[in-house]
Amino acid sequence: MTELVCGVQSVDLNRPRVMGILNVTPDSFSDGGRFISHDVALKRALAMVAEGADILDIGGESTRPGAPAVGVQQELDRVIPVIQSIVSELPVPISVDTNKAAVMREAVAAGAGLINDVMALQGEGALAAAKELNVPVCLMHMQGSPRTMQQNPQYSDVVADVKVFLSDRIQACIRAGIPRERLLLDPGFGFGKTLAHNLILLRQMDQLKSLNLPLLVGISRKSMIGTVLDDAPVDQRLYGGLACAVLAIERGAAIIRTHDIKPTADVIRMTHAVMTVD
Ligand code: 7PM
Repeated sequence: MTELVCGVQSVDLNRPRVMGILNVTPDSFSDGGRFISHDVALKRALAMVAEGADILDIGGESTRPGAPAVGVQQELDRVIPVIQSIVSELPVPISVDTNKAAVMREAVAAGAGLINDVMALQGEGALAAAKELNVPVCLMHMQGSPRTMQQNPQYSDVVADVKVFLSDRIQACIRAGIPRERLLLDPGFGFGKTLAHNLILLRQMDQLKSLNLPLLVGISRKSMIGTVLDDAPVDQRLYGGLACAVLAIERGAAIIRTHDIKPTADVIRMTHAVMTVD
């Protein structure tokens, strides 16, 4: 029995769940910047929940390789009004994709129930903010920073290195007073990894299960799919992403973070049915 308590809402993790991506960045690579208006964002959120999203992930800072950093105020302006409008309309937990302590605070005050931090709470004040806010936190692995991470990623053993990093961050959280029960882990596909690193990490992802925390996986539309499929553009990566979702679920993923809700929800239900039949 694993119940993820996200403030007033909660998510039953006894079967894999869908985290729907709602980008509010004007330059978001796979939405073409269509989700800047709050009204449009709310309509998209409603549609995602109707299609089967269990959690909505809202991010205002583009973490694409080479992306410029976004200021705190700009990120707040993008994210907070969207969280406020969705919270009042929808009964699903909202995750905020941020590495800034100030954004974590304002987002949770506005109703967010989960912190999704690609910097695994290594930013200034992030550990303290997450402790005080009392919501679950997803700790993601990244090598380097978004600006430089794809320049020359290197590992002695990518799975072992990711595992050591995540284990160290779990310890840092516990030392800071964040209970284990509030943590999720993410290997960080595409964040400071070559194609081979990403593929090995997916194949061996079951090795992260021994950390004994729910695993979140985000591969949706990423370049590892495009590269394998002869440089398929972002809008041609759905089936490749679904293959990765099946493999991730079979290896123990608890949450699949995706742009493509209905296809991913079906894949989860089908894979889970096969895995759990008596
Ligand atoms: C441009 C390039 C925009 C890449 C957005 C991205 C993850 C995440 C992202 C992930 C967790 C994307 C990424 N990826 N959070 N945030 N795990 N926990 O493809 O893999 O969405 S941003």
